[in-house]
Formats: sequence, C-alpha cells, structure tokens
Amino acid sequence: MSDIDLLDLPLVLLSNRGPVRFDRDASGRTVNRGAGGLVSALSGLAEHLDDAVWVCGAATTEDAAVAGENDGGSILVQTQPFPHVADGSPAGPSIRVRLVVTDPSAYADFYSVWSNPILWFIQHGLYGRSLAPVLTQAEHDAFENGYAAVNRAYADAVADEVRSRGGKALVLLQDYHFYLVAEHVREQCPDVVLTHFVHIPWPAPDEWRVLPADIRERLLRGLLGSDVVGFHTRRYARNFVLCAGELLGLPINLDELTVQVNNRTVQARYYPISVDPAALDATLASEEVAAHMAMLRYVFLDEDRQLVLRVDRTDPSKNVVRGFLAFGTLLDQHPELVGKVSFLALLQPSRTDVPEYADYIALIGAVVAEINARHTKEGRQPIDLRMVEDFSLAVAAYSICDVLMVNAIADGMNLVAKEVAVVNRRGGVLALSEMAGAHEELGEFAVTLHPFDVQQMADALYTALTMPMDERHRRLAAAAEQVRTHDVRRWLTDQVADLRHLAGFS
Ligand code: ADQ
Repeated sequence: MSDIDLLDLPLVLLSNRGPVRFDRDASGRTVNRGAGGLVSALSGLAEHLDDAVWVCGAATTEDAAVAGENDGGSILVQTQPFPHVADGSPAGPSIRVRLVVTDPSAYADFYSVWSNPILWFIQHGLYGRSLAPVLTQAEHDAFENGYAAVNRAYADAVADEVRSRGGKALVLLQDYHFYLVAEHVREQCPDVVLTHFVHIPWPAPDEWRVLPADIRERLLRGLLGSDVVGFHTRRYARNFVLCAGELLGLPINLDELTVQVNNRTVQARYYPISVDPAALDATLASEEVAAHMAMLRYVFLDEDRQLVLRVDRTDPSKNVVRGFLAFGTLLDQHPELVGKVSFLALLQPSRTDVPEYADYIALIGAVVAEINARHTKEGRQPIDLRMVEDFSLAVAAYSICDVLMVNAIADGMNLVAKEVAVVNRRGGVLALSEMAGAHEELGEFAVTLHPFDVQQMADALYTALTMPMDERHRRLAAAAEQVRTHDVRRWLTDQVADLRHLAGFS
C-alpha cells in the first residue's frame, strides 16, 4: 500500500456506522468489529497509520456509555487478535475511535426522516411524485433540528480532532448522512484536505427540484466544502457538477468535472468501490460455506436443474417485486422450464421502521405466493423466498448459481454482482441492471436488464439460462478478472493518492 505508507498527514474518517460496536451481555461489556467491505477497507487504512481517528455515531446504549466515560473524546481499540479497548500502548493493530452521541429525537429526524427515506428516495428515483413526497412543516423542522443539527454535531467532532492534530489533516467523509459536514469543517479548519465519498447514485438536477430551493442549495453547498466529491461512476460525478451549475449557478467545467467555488476548485471524481477478493476466497473455502453448498446443490441442482439467485436488502430500490414478476413471466412463456428452474431469494429485512419498506416486504410475499401457486409442479415451488441475513449462505449460493439477478431501479454500485464474479464456480451469468453502477464495469460480460421492463427481463433471463456453457465461462472469467484487478484496496488507494496530490505531497 505504497500511497498509504506515504500518507504524511493525520487522517480523520467519518461514517455513520463505525469500525467497532460496544454491547453488554451477561459477562459484561463486549466489543465487536463492524461488518462489511467498507468498514474493513477503511479499518485497514486506519490501522496502518500512526495518527488516524475514526469519528462515528454511538449506535448502542453501550456505545453512548463508553463515549460518556471518555467525556466524548476518542478511545483506542486494539482490533486484533480480538477487539478490546487498549490499555496503554496496544500490542497489535489498533484504531482510535470517537463515538458521537446526539439527542435521540434529533437523530431520529436525521436518520429516519431525512437520510432514509427522503434523500435515499430522491437519489434512487423512488418517489412516484403524484402523492409523495409531501413536505410539511414537520419535515422542515426535521431538517433543521435533525439533519442539520446532527451534521453540525459530527462536524464539530471532526473539527475538534483536526484541531488537536495541528489544524491540518486529511479528512474522509462517507455518504448521504453527512452532506453538510464538509462546509462546517472547512469553516473551522481552513487547511484541511477533504474528500466526501457518496455511496449512492447522484441524479440529474431536476430530480433535486423535489426539494425546496433552500434545502437543496444547502446540501450542495455543504458538499462543496470538500476538495473532492467522490462517486462510483462518471455519470454520477457529471450529474453532481451539473447540479452545481444549474441549481447554484456556479461556474463549472464538464470535461474536467470541476466546480469553481469562490477561489477554490472542487473536483468531482469517480472511484468504483469493490470487494476484497482474498477475504471472499477465504470465506468460500470455509467449512460453513461447504456445508451450505452441499445443501443448496441437493435442494436446487439435482437432475440438471438450474438456479436463479438474488441476494439483497428488502429495499424498494432493489426492485425485487418486478424481478419476481419477470421470473413468473418467464415460466408463463416457457412452460418447459417449470420444475427445471428455481429462484432462490435471500433477502435481508431492511429499515422496517420506514412504512414504505414494511409495505414493500408485504408486497414481495404476496407476489411470491401468487407465482408459486401458479407454477408449483410435483410439489416443487419455483420460488424459495428466505428472509435471512446469512453471509456464508449467500457466498455458498453465489458459488453455485446459474444466474444472478440484479435488477435495481438504481444502485450506487452493487457489490453482490462483484462478489458473484469472484466466487462463482459454475459459469454463472450476471443478469445486471443497466441502472446499477456495477454495469459500467461488468455490463459487457453480463446480460443487461432494464429494470422497468418485465418482458425484457424475462427474455434476458431466458437468454442467460440457455447460454452455451463455454460462453458462460468465458464471460465469468472476464468479469472475475475485472473485479480482482479493481478491488476495494484500489478504491481506497486511488482516493488517497488524489488527496496526497492535493495536499502537495506528489
Ligand atoms: P447496499 O445497498 O447495501 O450498499 P450492496 O452493494 O449490494 O448494497 O451490498 C450489500 C452487501 O450485503 C453485500 O456484501 C451482500 O453480500 C450483503 N447482503 C445482502 N443481502 C444479504 C443477505 N440476505 N444475507 C447476507 N448478506 C447479504 C450501498 C449502496 C451500493 C454500494 C454499497 C457500497 O446502495 O450501491 O455498492 O453501498 O458503496
């Protein structure tokens, strides 16, 4: 990690969910590491540096207690061989963590009113618009007292950490929860070098007109406090620059993807996030995955049968309902496939406190029941819907599926497609939405899905299921090569290299 070795400035990270989580069980306080590719990639960076701190939200009561015991300051957590608060100098890799505690009702307005659903829905194009959203005084208040107030609290914590490091640091901010943070941090610490990475799509200017002018302008100006605003794809970066031009009237350069803000030039860049192939290979080699694989083969793949798979959160943006409608259409139009092809869906219930998400889960159940009633043959149901979060099971299914369906309405990247490309051993075909960021890298090896066109998706599934085996293996090998050579480490080192350049170190 040569660029990271050369990182001569302190590093301050900010994300809503952090690298560790404190809980309490019968034995007392417990410390666990956060899950997921993003946390492991950023943890690898933070562990590697002498002077780094990770600012994040106190997610549990015990997190808040730890923050209180340390007067809101940071604590040093040794992460290996097992996570624990370091006593003195740590004897292994460690991360300094600062847990930010905010007022619960402000946090609820920040998280469950503005971040999810309003920003998420706008950025994924999920509002039907004839009846939603309805912005009342309650939403205006939630913005001021929730989103803006919580952003200010996190910005103050970040600025405090920067000041305690002499006022100059590299700052990496993550995602749509914190669009107002960069501007506040820059006001307090003008010498910072700051990247804000947005993990979800950035839509064109007119989509943002759903929000009142004052709010959308504040969000944009907040982000423009950064030196670099990072996205997964060039399309999102271009949309962001267009927004700055059209909604704020700032001078922009669409070729160079820059925005002029007073005497500063803000750059929109794209860094496609990815997976950790070595970690996936290790998971694939585990006994747990082998046991799941044997079970899945027995249930779904005897007698030359085929398996279509999807693995998603139950988020309306993932388009699960239309995906099942397309599979139902496929079976209607190709009765010879009934009993020969199964659809396994591993769905992780998500954000069930948001009414639209709860309704969506109910709709998924109803559509599956209807298709299964129509096409059950010899006691075998075509769709196996499992509401489960089980990564080992998911990896086992990734490795043996014939087709992976990703038909998102919009998706910043979609890591599931990249995971399958790395671990599939059956010549699995990616059936990939043109609206997923991953399509820019993997589309040429995939069968493209149009997420609103159920007939097109049914036809594409048929193409994938009947594709000659050598063609399937050729495409899968090319997709795997693309992902292995563009892994999550590269996502991070490319950003750090750009920041070093901005900070004048190269
Ligand atoms: P997500 O919307 O959560 O991420 P995605 O990128 O597909 O979407 O990542 C989901 C992860 O959760 C994958 O690692 C997947 O294996 C796992 N997962 C999903 N369902 C599961 C289940 N039922 N059981 C076990 N594991 C499951 C957001 C953006 C994406 C972007 C990422 C990273 O919406 O577009 O790719 O952040 O930037």
